[in-house]
Amino acid sequence: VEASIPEPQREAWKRNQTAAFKSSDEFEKEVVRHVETSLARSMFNCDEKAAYSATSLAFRDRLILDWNKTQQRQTYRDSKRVYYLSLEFLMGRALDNAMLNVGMKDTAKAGLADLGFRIEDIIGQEHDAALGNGGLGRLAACFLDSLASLDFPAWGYGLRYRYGIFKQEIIDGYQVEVPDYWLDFNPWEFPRHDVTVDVQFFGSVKKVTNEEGKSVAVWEGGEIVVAVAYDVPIPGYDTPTTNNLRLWSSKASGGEFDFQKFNSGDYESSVAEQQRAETISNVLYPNDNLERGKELRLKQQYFWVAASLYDIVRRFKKSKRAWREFPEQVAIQLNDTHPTLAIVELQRILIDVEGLEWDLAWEIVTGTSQFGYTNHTVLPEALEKWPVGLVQHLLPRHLQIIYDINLFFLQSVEKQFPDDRDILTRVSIIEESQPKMVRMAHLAIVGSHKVNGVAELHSDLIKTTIFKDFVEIYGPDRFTNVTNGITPRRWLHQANPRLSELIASKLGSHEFLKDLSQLNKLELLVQDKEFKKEWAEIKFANKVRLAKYIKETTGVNVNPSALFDVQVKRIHEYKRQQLNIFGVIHRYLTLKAMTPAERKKQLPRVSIFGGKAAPGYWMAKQIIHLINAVGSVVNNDEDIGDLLKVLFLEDYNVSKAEIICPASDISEHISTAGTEASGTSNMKFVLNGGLIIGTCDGANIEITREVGENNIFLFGNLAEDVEDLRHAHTYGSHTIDPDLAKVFEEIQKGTFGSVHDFSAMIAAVKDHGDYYLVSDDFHSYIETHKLVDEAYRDQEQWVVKSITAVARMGFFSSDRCIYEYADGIWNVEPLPRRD
Ligand code: CBF
Repeated sequence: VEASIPEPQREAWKRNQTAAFKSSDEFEKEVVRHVETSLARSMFNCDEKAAYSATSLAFRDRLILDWNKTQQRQTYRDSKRVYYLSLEFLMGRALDNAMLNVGMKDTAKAGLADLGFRIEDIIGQEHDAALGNGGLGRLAACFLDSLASLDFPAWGYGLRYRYGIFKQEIIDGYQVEVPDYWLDFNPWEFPRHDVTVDVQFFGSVKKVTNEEGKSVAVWEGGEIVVAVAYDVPIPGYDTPTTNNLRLWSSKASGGEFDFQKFNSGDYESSVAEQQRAETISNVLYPNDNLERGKELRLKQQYFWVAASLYDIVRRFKKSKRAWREFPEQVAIQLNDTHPTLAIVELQRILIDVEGLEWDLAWEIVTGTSQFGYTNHTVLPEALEKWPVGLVQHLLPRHLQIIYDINLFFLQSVEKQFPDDRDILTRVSIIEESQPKMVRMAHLAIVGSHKVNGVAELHSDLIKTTIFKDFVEIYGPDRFTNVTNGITPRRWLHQANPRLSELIASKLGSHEFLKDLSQLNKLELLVQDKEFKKEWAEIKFANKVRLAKYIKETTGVNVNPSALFDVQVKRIHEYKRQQLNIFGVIHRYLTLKAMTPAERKKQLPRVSIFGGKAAPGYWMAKQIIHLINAVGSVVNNDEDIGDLLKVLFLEDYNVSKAEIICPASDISEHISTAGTEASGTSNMKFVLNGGLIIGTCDGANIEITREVGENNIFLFGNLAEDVEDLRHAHTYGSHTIDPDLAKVFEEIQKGTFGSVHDFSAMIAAVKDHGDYYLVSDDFHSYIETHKLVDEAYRDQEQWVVKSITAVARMGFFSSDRCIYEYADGIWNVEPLPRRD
């Protein structure tokens, strides 16, 4: 308020308001201005990188204008805001998305052409913002797009990692990790050096008596690290609403370096503090569905949570409302358990800083529509636990509060179940193990008013397995389901512009991009010959585009008329890329056993794999190695020719997904039933006219419900049978499927090179209990692939299936998810801007 311009001078401001460019001429002017001033270049040294930079700066300026107005309006209206706390935001590229969302892509295209550039080349210059591992981070990015597109007052909070997910190189068939330094030029962020928060670590807690005679806890000593805000504008589609993603970067509190140490010649330690502080936001942990319990990771979590909560509370306090109104003004969504400390931190702020009584504070913290917790996995290795000793050391005051929360919680459980001692051990936030551990999921449930899973099966599973006791305690209403979704703006309009335009031409407008249920009108056209022809042509063109990319990056020629079979996602045993590659080997052996005449009748296939393995996940890396080893044999086998090609595409990321998804005929979502919480790439592939082969797992089940059983290829055992099968493997005899046994024999013969490297993968199935049921599902997998081949031969029918499936995908828009969260969890309303 103090910095506000006095009334008499405001006229001058209004006269000189910055205007957003509206035409390609104005856009060109902006680009040239940025080339000449921001980049200090000219038309004599403007390469594509510089043109990209200037174009992005022009768009960023435009977004910032809308961002400012959105923030002013949201502050003025003082309505409830949603804060989405996620340790990962897998945003991908921003330029194309910004151009499409503000409806200026054609303008930019014309302007760039005038200045001597092709828009595709400029878009291609951008480095992906890869601040995430996989599904969880990409979901957060889709949600930001939907929140802005639907005009919800919402902020994302995350960490500004200096290194995002590593870049994957494949060298001699093995994954090699290379750091992803993406910040050398990032026009999309807006540093806010004036928005900082001091975050405390370590130290000790003492009890003192305050002026009112009350005993209060004082957390003192330790070290302070400063959090600096970097804001990333998030433009909504077809709306001026531009939300904010605030990413925190860490820096030392004592300035750049210690001058005293520097002057006395102790150069190394003069920068040590700065380096130690900066490590916090240095690197994204590259594990997907795996928690490793590293101290730095816990430091990252608290650093981010403390800075975000401070910011949220600071904003709330400006409104001068009473604390009781906090849950009416603020909804905080915890994306997985990573931000669970936010619950403890808010309680700490309320009792230690604001001086509220414990009970009132806890009422506010657990207030309706305050904290919501989304669970994304039931895999035991992914459920977060922290050693009590580590929490005590790093966050001594927080551990005390966690113990108090647990005490009151257990007391109430004891009252509710006086005859059941065991339940206390099972639900306690503290696991009485050696060492003792803090169970973050339990803390998240106790502190949240709603807990949701991300697909129906998954939400049922959490209620009947890992969180069963909590359903008894809190009743079923605390648990809910919000099936995941994807943004159709990026995953259809941006990734597959021709398909998007074809659909728009048939539906009469682009409105379906904001109301995806409108796709259902396409079903009326499934018999329209011309439409089907265009549909098939677009798929073919997308396959040609991918074939070209494959040739450029791997040197392998693939036939775009072949059936493209794709599995791209993180490499994980539960996702079963090993099942896929064993299936590919089986196909290869079958082809090899045929006469040339028989072979001629077979359908050509291209098996495409992509995805990163966590650097410490040895088995996942062996799977990548086997895929590459099979590729080098099969792709060079003259008997096979075009009939089978096997490719591993290096460094799978969001921008590559945008080329791959529109080009698939069939994609693989083949996790062991009950292990994949939802999956979201399944939705991306179907929305782009590809069919899927999948298990009855995660969102595949709802996709089947929507698209119909005839338009999906399901196989394999059901989740309800998994436990019995595993038990039988361990305690009974486990006979390997005979076709799979032949595949193993071939690998063990050395057909694909190093027998030693692949032996553990085979032993996992044959000798170590086949935890992921590879052998149990193999037969049905192979048989279902035969059905895929058969169905693909009838191109006419295949296209009908493809159109029908797309027409029925409306449910999977992330807009639907946001409405469900807003209504059932956050209790917030949209706040449209009318200018
Ligand atoms: O909910 C989003 C995705 O999250 C995961 O990637 C995760 O990190 N736990 C799950 O594995 C996916 O099933 C899920 O779609």
